[in-house]
Amino acid sequence: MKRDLEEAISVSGFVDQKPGTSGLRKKTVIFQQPHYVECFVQSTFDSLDGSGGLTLVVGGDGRFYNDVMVQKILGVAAGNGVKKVIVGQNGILSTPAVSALIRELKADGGFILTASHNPGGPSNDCGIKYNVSNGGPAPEYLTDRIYSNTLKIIKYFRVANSEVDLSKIGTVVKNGMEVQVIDSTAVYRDLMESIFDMKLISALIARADFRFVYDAMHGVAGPYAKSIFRELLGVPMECLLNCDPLDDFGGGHPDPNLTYAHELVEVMGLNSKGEALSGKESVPDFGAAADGDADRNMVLGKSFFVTPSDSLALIAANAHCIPYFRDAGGLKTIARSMPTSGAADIVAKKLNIPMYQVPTGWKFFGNLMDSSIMGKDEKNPLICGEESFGTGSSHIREKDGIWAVLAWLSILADRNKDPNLKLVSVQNIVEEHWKEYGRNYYCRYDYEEVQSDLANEVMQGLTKYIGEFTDPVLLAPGYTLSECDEFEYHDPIDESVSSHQGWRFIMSDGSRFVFRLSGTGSVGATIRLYIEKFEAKDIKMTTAAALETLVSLALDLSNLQNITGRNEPTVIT
Ligand code: G16
Repeated sequence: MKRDLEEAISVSGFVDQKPGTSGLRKKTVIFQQPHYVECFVQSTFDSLDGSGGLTLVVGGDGRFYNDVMVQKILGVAAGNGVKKVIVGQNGILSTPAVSALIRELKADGGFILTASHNPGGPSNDCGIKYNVSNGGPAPEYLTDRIYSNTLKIIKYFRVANSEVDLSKIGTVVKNGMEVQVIDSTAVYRDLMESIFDMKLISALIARADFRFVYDAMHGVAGPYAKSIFRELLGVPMECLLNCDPLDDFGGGHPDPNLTYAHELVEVMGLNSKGEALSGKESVPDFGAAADGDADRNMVLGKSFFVTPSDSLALIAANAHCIPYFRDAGGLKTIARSMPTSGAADIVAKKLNIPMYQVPTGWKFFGNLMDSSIMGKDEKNPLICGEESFGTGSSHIREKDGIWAVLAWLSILADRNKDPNLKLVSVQNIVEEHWKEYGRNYYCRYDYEEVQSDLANEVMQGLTKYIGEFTDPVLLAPGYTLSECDEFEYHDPIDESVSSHQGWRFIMSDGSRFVFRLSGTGSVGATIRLYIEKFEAKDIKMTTAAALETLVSLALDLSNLQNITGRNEPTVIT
């Protein structure tokens, strides 16, 4: 159903609109090309089973050009007969909030405008992705269809003059389409209140010997942090760093890791390798950071870094501290992406619940959450996570940075109920976990902006090695390579197959290294190298010492340094 006022604009389309790991991410100047956004949006509508009468949610992380993109989407939505669009005030919505809104308001889907953790501004990145009616990212069959339509598109439909003043909360009907501008935080905050025991967490925050610092990195997490951490839980304003969203993230790189979240990392008494800084006084007890669109999180204790893989395992092992899981009779399933460490697997084994391993990409968790494995029951909860600083649960269908912080605050609050006892720290809790379950030493090396042909050469070498591999081979004393393959995922629900999801090299003791090409960069190629080694007893080593041999084996076997000329990774997490 198209509207009477619509105009059809003839276009020749673009050849570079293939969605990556999480939607389309490109330099802003690419998005600024005439018709670029409209073509992608029209191709998305053309991929759905009819767009007439749809209700959609639209919002983004507030980066440069978001405001223009929202208005363009409104025009194309009106041209395609969309019934209603729900927009966050000033076009602002975090990625988890969009997912929550789609579910809560029973919308048919939504557009999220973000390039996540990539820097923003006129010379940096923009992004757009479509989420479906379960609140999660479009599955692969749909992104494939969208891409194929972007290659075929010859016209798009729009209604001119569909712009709406997004600063005013309320509803307007324009050109037959309803546009409702809503408070960006209210629905999400209500959801968090329904999941966590805010009273218990407030008691922890009120303790004189506990200090929590949160860094929103000038991304969209700021308003949510103010609404939940400040207004609901009483965290002092001076403990909320960089909580004013800026369209260029203040010139920073809004990626919550040890390198890019350096301000918080230093406040928490750490260097960029996660080592304790000496002589640092008055370090807070708990620190956390978000990325641009607020779906990622990094968790730090006093001079102590918690790896995302450990964070997943810890939250899962302590899910009983969170009413959402407790009231449902406990955690029912855990899932992780393949490169994420196996720490959570050990928890699942102990809890005697199923554990799933999916490819990198949050979209792969959605089917598990919606399926009959989960009993199609909201109260049949799953926790999932990724090494890329993403953790979440079946409360929505995106990873959720603020949720992860509230989960940690719940664990800390539960362990510190008695204000007369000495504070049990993040480090105490993690080390107790390692004592009980063993420790998965883990780190990731990122080689960013590598020339694409050189990155491909590295990967071709790995493919060749795997193809010729027959019998176990001793690579170094104590390290026998017993298995290597390219990870292939067979979705247990829709039986779809996703191939080429990472090159795995697994030793006879289970330690491993994995190579992947990132699907979220916007310049050249990013090679990721993931390294993991499990120790049941020896839990006090430094990560660097524990993984040293595996790192050099991976670099030798791949010939990465020779081929790319890179002696050091850009980032180690
Ligand atoms: C996205 C995906 C995640 C993925 C991450 C890194 O996160 O949603 O599932 O782990 O990218 O992907 P890659 O290794 O391909 O760069 P985000 O926060 O960027 O939306």
